[in-house]
Amino acid sequence: MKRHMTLLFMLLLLFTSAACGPQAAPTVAPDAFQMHVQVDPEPLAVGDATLIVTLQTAAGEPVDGATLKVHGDMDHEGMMPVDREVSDSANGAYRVPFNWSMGGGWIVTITAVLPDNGGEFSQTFEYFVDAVSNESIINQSGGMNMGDTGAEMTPESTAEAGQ
Ligand SMILES: [Cu+2]
Repeated sequence: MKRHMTLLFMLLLLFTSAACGPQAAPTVAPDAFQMHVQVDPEPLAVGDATLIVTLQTAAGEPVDGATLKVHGDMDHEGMMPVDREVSDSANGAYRVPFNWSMGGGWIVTITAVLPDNGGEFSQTFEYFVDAVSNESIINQSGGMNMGDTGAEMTPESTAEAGQ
């Protein structure tokens, strides 16, 4: 898995520069609705996660009663996609149980099928998921506290590794 991390990262850079932004289907005016996604937990790591998708009208009114179809693909061949469908919501927020099955670049397409035959639209979101499981002990410390030494990627386990 680690071997293609560098390649994935380069691909991700390409994707983020070339394919950022919403892609709306023709059935609904592209600016009639807005979709936002929050991921829990953060930072993203291999394992279970919840996508909290907020659906609103352009004016900011919450939209309940839609069906969300979530399709998660990795940015390389040979992976099973992760598909979910959710209709339950509260105040326009849909909680979608998800699973980052592998670290690397993910392309998540969310299609909202609007209530009352109101059409549908899709939006694509890109993520980079850390290869370390969010249940691993090295993720428990937060992982972002390297500011005080200024050192980057200093192996803390050097002494142990030299046995
Ligand atoms: Cu993969």
